[in-house]
Amino acid sequence: MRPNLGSVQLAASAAWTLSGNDIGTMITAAPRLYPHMWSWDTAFISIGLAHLNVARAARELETLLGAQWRDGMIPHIVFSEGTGYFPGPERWGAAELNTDAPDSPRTSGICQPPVHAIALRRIVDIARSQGERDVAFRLLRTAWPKLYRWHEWLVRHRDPLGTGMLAIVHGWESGMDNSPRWDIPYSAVVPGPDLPAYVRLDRGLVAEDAERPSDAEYDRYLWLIEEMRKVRYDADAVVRTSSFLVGDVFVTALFALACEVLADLGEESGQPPWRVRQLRGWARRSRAAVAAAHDPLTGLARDRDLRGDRWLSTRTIAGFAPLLCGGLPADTEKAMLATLTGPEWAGHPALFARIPPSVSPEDTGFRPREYWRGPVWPVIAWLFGWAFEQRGWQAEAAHLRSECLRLAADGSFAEYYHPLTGEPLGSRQQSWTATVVLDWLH
Ligand code: 9WN
Repeated sequence: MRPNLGSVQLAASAAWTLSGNDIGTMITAAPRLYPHMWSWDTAFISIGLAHLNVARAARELETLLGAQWRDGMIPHIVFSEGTGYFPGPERWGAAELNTDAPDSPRTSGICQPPVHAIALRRIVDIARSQGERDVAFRLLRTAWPKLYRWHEWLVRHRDPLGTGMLAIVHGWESGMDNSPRWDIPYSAVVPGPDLPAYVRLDRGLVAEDAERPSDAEYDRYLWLIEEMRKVRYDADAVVRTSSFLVGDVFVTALFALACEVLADLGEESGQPPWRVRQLRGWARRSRAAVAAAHDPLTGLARDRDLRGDRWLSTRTIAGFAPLLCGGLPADTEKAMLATLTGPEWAGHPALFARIPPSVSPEDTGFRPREYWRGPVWPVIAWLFGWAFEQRGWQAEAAHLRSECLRLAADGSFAEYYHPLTGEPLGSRQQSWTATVVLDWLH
């Protein structure tokens, strides 16, 4: 039978999970599958940590920001000394090839969704509510300028059309690695004969191979790294040459949201007004780009394949991106929210909990155990819940929260869950699942 922990036990067990993943220099994303620091995981991890110890939360975020590249990019992985994950620092070779990459700690050469300002907002609020004003003040002073530079990097290097739609150069940058969103653009990524041999280390750390991307998908992931190595991770050359270049509507919506959040924090903490204004301008532009991606046929927002010069209408959870940042006409937005909560998505009668899965169970491509092709990801639900609260949709946010807590009550803190049975999938004791649960419990 599925365990069903009460909230006190669940919170204790989440805290225990985080301390188990604490290796002294960082909290790893998961114990065995992910023995390093991932950029967007750490943003979420620091939110949960703040409930336990705000100073520790601030340190975690600062550790990530300490690995920021000299040009402003926050890398997607900050490597620990641990081994057991492929591709590791040698395969990336970032520091050897690009002088903007730090020599220590070692990092990967790409980035992940810009959710860090949201984490900063949460930590600062939690710190203030606990009377830890000094921690909030110090963290704002150190983190704000770094996050500003990170956002500036994204605008400078990842808005190739100048429309506000941010581009990614690898599916890993979306955080939704093998989502069907990327099937069409990945079909144009053809690994060359000079792809160096490699051994995957992720297989065997999950119950079934199907819970992870296929070998053919991995070949493409690794080939894109080879392409980037050839141009020494030069940010603009990567955008010019990568055979994968996609305007990511979900990343763009998160960026619009994060720019507003960072602007608010900047106003509160006396940052230069021109920078605050600039952030609001970036938010406006990216919000408009997200709204312009709305597809009246599906009712969802689309990604844009910039290599194939076409819209990607694959229906996934990312299509609800406009609900995160706003910008759609009121009636269109209302219809989108109704779709999200309706029978094709969170309201589907066969679901274990009423949480939107990564792909609709109604979709022919729905694979309930396959990573980003169907399972439920608590962290994505957290993002929608948080955005809904900001937007004044308290009832929807509360509903998501209680359904997610019901799903997570088994105490596994799985990376993702089978949407129809609630079975834990992928890694167990995944840090970001534990921390969003902690945040929901407070
Ligand atoms: C590649 C760590 C990361 C998450 C991503 C998730 C997965 C890595 C992998 O794990 O990606 O970056 O090896 O599968 O897709 O969102 O940040 O939890």
